[in-house]
Amino acid sequence: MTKQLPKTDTSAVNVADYIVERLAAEGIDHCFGVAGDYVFPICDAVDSSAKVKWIGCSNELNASYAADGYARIRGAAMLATTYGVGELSAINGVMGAKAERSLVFHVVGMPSYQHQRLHKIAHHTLGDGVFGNFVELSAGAACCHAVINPENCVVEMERIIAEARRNHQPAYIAVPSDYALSPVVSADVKPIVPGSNEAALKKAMAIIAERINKAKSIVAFPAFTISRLGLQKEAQKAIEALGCPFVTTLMEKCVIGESHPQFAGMYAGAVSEPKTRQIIEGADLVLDLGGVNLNDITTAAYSGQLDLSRFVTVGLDDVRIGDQVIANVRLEDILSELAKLKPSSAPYKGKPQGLAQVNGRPSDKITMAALYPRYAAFLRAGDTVVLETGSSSLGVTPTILPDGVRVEAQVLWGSIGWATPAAFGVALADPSRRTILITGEGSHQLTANDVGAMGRFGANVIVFVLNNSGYLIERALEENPDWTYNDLAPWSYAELPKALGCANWYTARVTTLGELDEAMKAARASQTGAYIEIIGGKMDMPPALAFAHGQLKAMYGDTP
Ligand SMILES: Cc1ncc(C[n+]2csc(CCOP(=O)(O)OP(=O)(O)O)c2C)c(N)n1
Ligand SMILES: [Mg+2]
Repeated sequence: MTKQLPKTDTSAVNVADYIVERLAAEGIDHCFGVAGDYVFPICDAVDSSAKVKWIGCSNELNASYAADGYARIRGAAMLATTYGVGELSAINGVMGAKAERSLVFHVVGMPSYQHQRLHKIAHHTLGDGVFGNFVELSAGAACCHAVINPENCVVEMERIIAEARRNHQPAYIAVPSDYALSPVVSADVKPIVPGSNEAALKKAMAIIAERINKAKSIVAFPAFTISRLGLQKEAQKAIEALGCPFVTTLMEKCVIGESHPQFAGMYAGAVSEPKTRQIIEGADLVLDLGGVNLNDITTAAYSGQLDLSRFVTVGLDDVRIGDQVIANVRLEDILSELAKLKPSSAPYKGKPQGLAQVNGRPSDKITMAALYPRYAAFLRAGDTVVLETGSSSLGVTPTILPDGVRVEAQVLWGSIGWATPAAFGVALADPSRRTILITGEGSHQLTANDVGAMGRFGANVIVFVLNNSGYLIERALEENPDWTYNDLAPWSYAELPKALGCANWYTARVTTLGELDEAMKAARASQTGAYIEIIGGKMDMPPALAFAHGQLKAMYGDTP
């Protein structure tokens, strides 16, 4: 697709309008943020744009999480915050997007060039007349940055967009408020589209093909970056052409349908099914497609035995085989080359696992053993599930889910509160799918105010809040579960949507399985958003969390 750059040949186009139009050309039609005087020109440009809609959030942290959720679905998102106070509040969310490779363009309005030049003492500064104090902080949460002026605007926007696309990570764009309103100086540029160097691609494929031919057993290991880049179909085609089994970690939950005959299960070190573990740990060749992240969570406290010398790692922009690195090779190009291969034998055929049996009687209290199979039965093709860090994600990820369900979670960065605004961003990014938020109540307390934004902007999310009287995951990760810092203010969660302006949402507070089943039915039928508070046991945890409870030394290291 050729991108249409905004016109710059009339003096009517100012820097702010240009930036908004240029980001719109990247497929962005919503801008998350919080207004402020230094960023007014950007806000005005969004509000008067026919292409990009302003989505005001309760605070900048929420806005950054929402932008991350949006970017995961649409490939890129726009976030606008004001100087200092706004951008610093957004940093955790933008840094999370960097860690998890989600492309957020963070546009920040700075004090005017004139005031910067005069070293004025201005609000939102340290009172020192210095205006560069925060650029480096915000830039640290991005893979590239630019401070824009009318002369560099057109060229810098192309550089920034290309670099952010190459790394698939956030970009930071700072714009002094007077420059934002100045006419842009035109420049003769073309969009830079990341692509492979042909010779490098050939070389990489020759080495990969040789490794494939020599290997007695191959397994594909698609990475979370496959979904960030929207390459799910391409990865599936490549894996089908290879004919080998594929395994995922919980960061890639449902990246390819779990009923696919080549799916060999979820790998999580020692808590994997023995067959899954044997397939990946015993393989001669592990084709890592996208750069899997083998962290403490995905490996269940480093409990597996993966031999990295058997890995071929296809990164976003390079291929690594042992000590050899072939640069300038794009993941999408390797996938399409792999898709041309002809398997030498019949494809692997695993035994697809069915959905877990729904259990328990209607009058029973809600246990975790009964809750997670119910989620699997509730979810259907066309749903996007946003999972919060906490016991819920450790309960949902090992549960087989129906094909066509998409799952988004922030496994590596793991900042609680992420999932509520992220679900909002996901819902706005693709209203043709139903967005389901599954969160614990402790995490929800950090960012629940943007349930109000869901109502305001018609994002019809179905929200499940597990209320288990505190931070269960933390109780499980400590010797003593009863520290008071794991307790919470006992909110009336099911009353939040009404208080936050979601007047006609379906809401329920459920304590028995019968009530839960009814509420799930009503939520599914609801034409608006729905919000279900589920009362769970204070120490009732899914098996994966119970396992972690027994592995504290491996998780955190021994006591000194
Ligand atoms: C921003 C941030 N602060 C603190 C933590 C530490 N933390 C991880 S999980 C968690 C508690 C989650 O509790 P809840 O959402 O109620 O889920 P539960 O495990 O109880 O189901 C906390 C405080 C974190 N990951 N991120
Ligand atoms: Mg909790």
